[in-house]
Amino acid sequence: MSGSLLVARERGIVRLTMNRPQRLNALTAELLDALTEAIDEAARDDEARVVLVCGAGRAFCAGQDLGEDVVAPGGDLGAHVARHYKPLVLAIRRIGKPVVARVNGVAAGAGANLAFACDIVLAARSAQFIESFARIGLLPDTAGTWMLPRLIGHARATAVAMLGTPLSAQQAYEWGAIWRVVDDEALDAQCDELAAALAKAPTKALGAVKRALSEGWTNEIAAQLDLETDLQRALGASNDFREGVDAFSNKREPVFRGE
Ligand code: T3D
Repeated sequence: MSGSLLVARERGIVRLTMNRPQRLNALTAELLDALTEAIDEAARDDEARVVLVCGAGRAFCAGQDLGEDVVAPGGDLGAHVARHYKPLVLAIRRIGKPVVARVNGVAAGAGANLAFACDIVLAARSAQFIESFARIGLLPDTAGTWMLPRLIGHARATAVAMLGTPLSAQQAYEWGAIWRVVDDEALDAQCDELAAALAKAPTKALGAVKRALSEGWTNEIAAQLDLETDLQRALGASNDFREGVDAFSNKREPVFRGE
């Protein structure tokens, strides 16, 4: 746990809470590195079955902390992005476990794209996603230019990135950018329920789903069929597959251990 990131582990769920509520959880180098480290650690921890990314207070995350030295004239944004943002996005995309974003309020700039980089996004009805980069003379980083067109299509991604128009949670849902919108007061219960369900799921299969869907964005169909073959071969030898078939045959609920 660093000061700006709270880490809690319980029943297979690793809850990461960005904890700079007075700055709407704006991202400092310290917070970015702590997020990356915590996700890498969850990747190594067999007990960890799902990662939940949350923001403390009224916001999810307001993106890069605009008060940090790197933002001042003379700062090298490229070096900063390469050193602190790229590893975080790659950690989220590479961990073979589901990463869920609980978007309770505004998600702006890199904060919006941090959410979009996660596997499943659950948002409160009052939440907003703002690609605010153009408002300050930047382009959507944190893989925004890669994820956005894939999630919402090229035309919408272009307009959203150029205009910085806030997207309501409902609009983001209707455009297919996020999994679900729930009433604000239901967010915590729904998030806990989702995380608990994922923590009891066959983790290796979920990791395979994540990998195949991600690689499918760039694979030819033959390469994708080969990937599915390889992944299915490995899953077919897993204990969770045995358990799933046994539970089905015996008309009982399966108990998956992520093995
Ligand atoms: O390497 C690099 O640095 C490049 C990488 C760039 C990645 C990026 O993320 S660029 C985009 C950076 N983010 C933004 O441009 C968003 C800036 N924030 C806002 O536009 C607004 O704060 C919001 C729309 C997110 C929310 O508005 P509102 O009215 O609900 O809240 P507020 O009053 O603006 O903010 C509350 C406080 O948080 C306020 O501080 P104060 O006045 O109470 O002392 C505000 O300054 C602070 N805050 C909000 N966002 C940031 C921030 N402080 C630092 N950095 C922020 N990004």
